[in-house]
Amino acid sequence: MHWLDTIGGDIAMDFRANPATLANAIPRAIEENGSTMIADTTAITARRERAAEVGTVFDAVVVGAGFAGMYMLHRLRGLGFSARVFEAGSGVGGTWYWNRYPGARCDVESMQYSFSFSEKLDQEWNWSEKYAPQPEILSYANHVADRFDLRRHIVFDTRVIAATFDEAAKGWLIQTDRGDKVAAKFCIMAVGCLSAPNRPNFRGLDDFRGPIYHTGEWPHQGVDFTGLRVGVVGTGSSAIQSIPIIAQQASALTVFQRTATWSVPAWNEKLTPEYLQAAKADYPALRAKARARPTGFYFPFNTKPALEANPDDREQQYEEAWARGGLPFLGAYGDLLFEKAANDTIADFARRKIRGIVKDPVTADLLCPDNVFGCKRLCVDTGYFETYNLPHVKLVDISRTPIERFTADGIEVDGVEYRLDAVVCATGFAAMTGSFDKITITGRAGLTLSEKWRAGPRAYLGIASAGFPNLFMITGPGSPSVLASMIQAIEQHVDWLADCMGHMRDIGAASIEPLAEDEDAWVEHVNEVSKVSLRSTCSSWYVGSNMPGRPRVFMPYIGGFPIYVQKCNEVMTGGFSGFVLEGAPVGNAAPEVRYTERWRVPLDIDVISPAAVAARRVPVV
Ligand code: N01
Repeated sequence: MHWLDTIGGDIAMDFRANPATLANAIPRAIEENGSTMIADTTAITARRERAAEVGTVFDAVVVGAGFAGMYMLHRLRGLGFSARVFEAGSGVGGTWYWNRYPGARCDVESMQYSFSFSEKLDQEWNWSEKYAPQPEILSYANHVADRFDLRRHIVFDTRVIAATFDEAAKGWLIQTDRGDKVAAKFCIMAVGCLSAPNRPNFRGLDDFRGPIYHTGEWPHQGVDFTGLRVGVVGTGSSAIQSIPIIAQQASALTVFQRTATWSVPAWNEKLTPEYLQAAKADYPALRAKARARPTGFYFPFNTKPALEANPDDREQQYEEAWARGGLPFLGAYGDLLFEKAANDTIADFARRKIRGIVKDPVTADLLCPDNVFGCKRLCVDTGYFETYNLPHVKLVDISRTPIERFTADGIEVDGVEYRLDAVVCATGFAAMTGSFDKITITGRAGLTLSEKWRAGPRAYLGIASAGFPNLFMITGPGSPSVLASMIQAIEQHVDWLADCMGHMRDIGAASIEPLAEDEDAWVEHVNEVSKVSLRSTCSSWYVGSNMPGRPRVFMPYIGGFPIYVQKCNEVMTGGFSGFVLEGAPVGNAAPEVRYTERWRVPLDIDVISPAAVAARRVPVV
């Protein structure tokens, strides 16, 4: 296939009809490997002209100053690129800036939920708890911003509202809600996977006299629920973390549950100086072990199948895993997310735990999920189920009879009004694609990304999308993202992108864009691999079905972090195979690898995991 066939629109048509157009328009047109390539010099001239029009031109604009945007800025500056980050919030931290609800904390251990690119940073920072609370993670983000002097290139309180591809300049025109218009060669979306709050349009919302909060947009000054009758809608991770704390303040707490949730105790604890010292002494080894794991973070993993264990041993194994707590509970056996019969054994164990904690049998029954254990994102709690033993806490089942409406004084379900002073919507997010939809991103031939993704997101490696040259996504759909430890997933993408952009500069490439056929094959692969896992079998935000009207597509890549990284490395070594590099005199040449080297880790294939299972059953394309 000729590369022109991979792009749509007038320009491709024009070039095909009249090749002279191309030669006239481009001072340095080079024929190589059957491809016509456009030198970056023309694009640079066009970008300079655009700079005169719009005011400022950068090598790269980054959207968002969460962990992804911060690290991207650091790498861009390290390469000598000019860059600007636009951030809607007043500070850095992204998800940890916005999600300030009571009890918010990370459920990946803090020693691993942090940047790994700087050994000095690893050694300097001291986490106080096994699972860091939101204020501490935000302090860490601020520390990183100060330590690496990031703020001077971040524009806060400014939301990007549009990004438009400029064909002549091979770059992007970016507009903000404050009237800025800037041009850049690269536009990098560091917009977060869970950053567009889902606010269900319940009937009568405006009638309610009290305040309505969303966990993902929590007031900075905090909320005091003392003495109030509070309603919480939703029982996902945010609800499970906040409910026990809200219950300590509220005079009455009513939880509206549509789907019961699996949750495992965190057994959070303070980290002692001795623990920190020992962990830091071996930090590089811990980081390396984490990179080799399907989830991008390390925890003990029993590779044996649950179904081969005798029932007594299995019970013992689950007890020990429950006593360790947290997400590693799913590592009790290797087949739990692949064999329904195996999953039934852990689900049965967890249901017995819930019934053992919750005293009222009717409430306990309602709290026992009937879906696959760990199908939706597993929750990790501190005292969640115990909270329902408190006399002022009530659970309302809305699985069969949804919330009818909000009234002036509360919420009505099945003809019953629950009187409330305040409501907390812990209703989650338009996951993976919602943050992209908030920006009008217009690529070649006027096609917007939202239009292209109407039937589900399409991105090569979750990094870039055909028709949108020089537009990159950090942890976009089709990459491990939310199924890996987010900061490791972010770092791997940023390092890859930094090497990619450095290479483009080295060889004078004007633009990079996935080939449609490689993108299609990757999207198909992401879809095929998801079918290997039981996680594809239930409704969840992984498949977009937490909100009405969204297409049902399994969005993150479930083949495991190391296998994905291996694929990215191969693409890079192959001179960005699957991508078209316009203007590169040497075509798809192998790049100089500056940052990606640390991600070349051997596969821990013994760990039976999505990675291993998928690798055996579904060859990576
Ligand atoms: O959101 P969710 P979340 N009427 O989508 C319910 C990460 N996170 O903010 O299950 C009534 O999980 C919905 O019901 P159902 C983590 O990855 C991480 O809690 O769709 N109910 C569900 O119960 C997590 O998975 C941490 O039937 C409605 C709830 O609202 C992700 O963020 C902490 C409804 C939403 O649960 C999202 O978690 C917190 C409606 N119309 C979050 N619409 C860490 O510790 C939705 N619901 C790292």
